[in-house]
Amino acid sequence: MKSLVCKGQTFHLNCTEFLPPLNSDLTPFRNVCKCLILHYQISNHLIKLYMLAKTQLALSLIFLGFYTEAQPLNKEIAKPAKEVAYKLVWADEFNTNGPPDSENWVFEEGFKRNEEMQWYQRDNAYCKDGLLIIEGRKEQRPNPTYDAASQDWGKKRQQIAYTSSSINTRKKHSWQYGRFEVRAKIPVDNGLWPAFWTLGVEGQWPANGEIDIMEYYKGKILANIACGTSRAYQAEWYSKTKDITELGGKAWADQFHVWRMDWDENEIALYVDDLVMNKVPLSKLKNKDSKGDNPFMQPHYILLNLAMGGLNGGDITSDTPFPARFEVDYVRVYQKE
Ligand SMILES: [Ca+2]
Repeated sequence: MKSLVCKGQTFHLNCTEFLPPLNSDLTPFRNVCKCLILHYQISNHLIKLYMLAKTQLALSLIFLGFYTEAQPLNKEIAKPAKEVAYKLVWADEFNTNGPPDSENWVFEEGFKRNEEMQWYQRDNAYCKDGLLIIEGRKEQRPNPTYDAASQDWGKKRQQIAYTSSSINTRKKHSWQYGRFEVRAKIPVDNGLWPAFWTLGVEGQWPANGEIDIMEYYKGKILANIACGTSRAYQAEWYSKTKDITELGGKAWADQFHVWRMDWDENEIALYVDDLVMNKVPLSKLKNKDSKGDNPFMQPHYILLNLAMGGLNGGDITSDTPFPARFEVDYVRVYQKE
């Protein structure tokens, strides 16, 4: 809050960045503009000046418009609610065309989990025009790990039928607590299963802790948190879902959206476009095993992938378009100042 005196009047100024609420007059600007609120106090009124600005050439802001709102001042609104200040500690904006930055990301390769249809490979993730694109492709070739005698679901497959990419920051970047954000456009056709998620650096899944900040399959977005139980490989899930028809269906999915996690020593909160999807206190998230560690009191690394089919993704159908693209504008991590 800054104060300045002009013609004998004291002005109290406070400028904050915000995302316009859904279903407001400003909703159309959510994804194209910076939106700033300048609060200022004149005599006994608090004025809120909403400004829409667009970043141009990295430095200058072009103001596209504004409107003001005046409220009679009382003690409660004289001081805007104290907001937690975050600083950016890491980001990938995907601004360099070519493969994802190897300083940040490692690839998973092959058939990995959940009996998913895709073979993960490097070729399907690339940066272009400021976006990371993870491409699901229909692509048939022999499975190099094929073993007719194996009981392993991946080795039993004679052919690879689909390919995709899965990248993560394991052993490169991890963070304990903070605000994790992705701005992305997700494919929602049959059988597709895009995700932005985290895993704890220590421990065997699920005792290492999993947070699904964005996950989509079979018509729903999911916001999940999982910790361990007394049985190996069995998770305790705290899961919330929302049918995308409630959000606007395919038209909604054709736009970019921001998925966010706010995680501190008290709580994990998951949002899509500022809409709360799931909130769980850390006190509930201890592993229910003999050690009883809390896997959310350790650093987590980030994963981004586009899976297909498998145990959850649903069936790929003849109208599922290929290549299917999961487009990511940025991944940003902020921590409290
Ligand atoms: Ca970008």
